[in-house]
Amino acid sequence: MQKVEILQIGPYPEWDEEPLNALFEVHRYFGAEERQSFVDRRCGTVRGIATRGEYVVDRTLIESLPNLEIIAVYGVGFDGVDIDAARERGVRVTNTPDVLSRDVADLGVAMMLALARGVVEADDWVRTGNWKEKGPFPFKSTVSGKTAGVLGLGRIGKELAKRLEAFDMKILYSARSPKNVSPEWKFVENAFELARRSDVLFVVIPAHPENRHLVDGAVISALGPQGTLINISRAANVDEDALLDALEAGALGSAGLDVFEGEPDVNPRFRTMSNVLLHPHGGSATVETRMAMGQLMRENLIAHFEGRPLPTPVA
Ligand code: 8YV
Repeated sequence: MQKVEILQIGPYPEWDEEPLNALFEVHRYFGAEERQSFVDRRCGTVRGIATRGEYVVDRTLIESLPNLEIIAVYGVGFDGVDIDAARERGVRVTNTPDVLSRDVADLGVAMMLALARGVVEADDWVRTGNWKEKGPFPFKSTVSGKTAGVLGLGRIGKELAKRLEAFDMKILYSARSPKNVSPEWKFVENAFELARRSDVLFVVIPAHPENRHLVDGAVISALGPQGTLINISRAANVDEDALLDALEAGALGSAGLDVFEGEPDVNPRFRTMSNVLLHPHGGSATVETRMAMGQLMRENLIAHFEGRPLPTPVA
């Protein structure tokens, strides 16, 4: 039987490439020299797209595929896909929620602890011989008893709050409405108030257009010179210029960032700062979770082409 044709937007680990190629006739968009002409010449019979959270599937691409039925995202964030264009064409969209929530939450906690305790600089202190030459590493700060503000109490936000509670932190959260969660987790009306009342602010909201720069200069200032901002969601949710200015001026204490405007290009101003911890967009980047994401993405494609309900649809 003829295999269904799909367009693959970007590379996957080998363990995903193999089953994908066994199941489908795969056209590699990212390998093509001139992408639009490749699509126009070769992709008329493509029925599915396999993409990733950080890649763009825009209206032009969607409209150039007359037989497109489904876009399967490897990732929970689907902000790279033009959902309106997909809906207009009746194209289904799926993502890979849940399977990555715990790892992303773990990275948020790891960044908070690393910043609070100076884990990266302490390692350097030992390696460079400073310990012997200059003496003990400077004292850092405790997280126990401090207040964590969780901006966005979705699947990842809940995993994060559970973990932070285990560090004896007070939990505040902000979301569109109060959630049916532990009475110990207190709802706060907006991002500004959340930042004002928190020592560490975690950004875990989806990158919807209405969330663009939700964490703006005012929110960052409200967090203050002793405050820490951790962004494990999307760069667009934070005003990066305002963040850089605040970090440079000491108006914000520190930041842990997994995401950047224009990544993998990173604003060079970050590179010289000692009060930031930078991570290359890898909240879900463990072998176990990436395998689960690949599998769930394929399950969505297979279910669609077998006419079964989609396991994790978003549109
Ligand atoms: C991945 C992500 O980096 O889930 C998301 O939205 O951004 C990440 O899990 C990405 O999708 C993998 O390519």
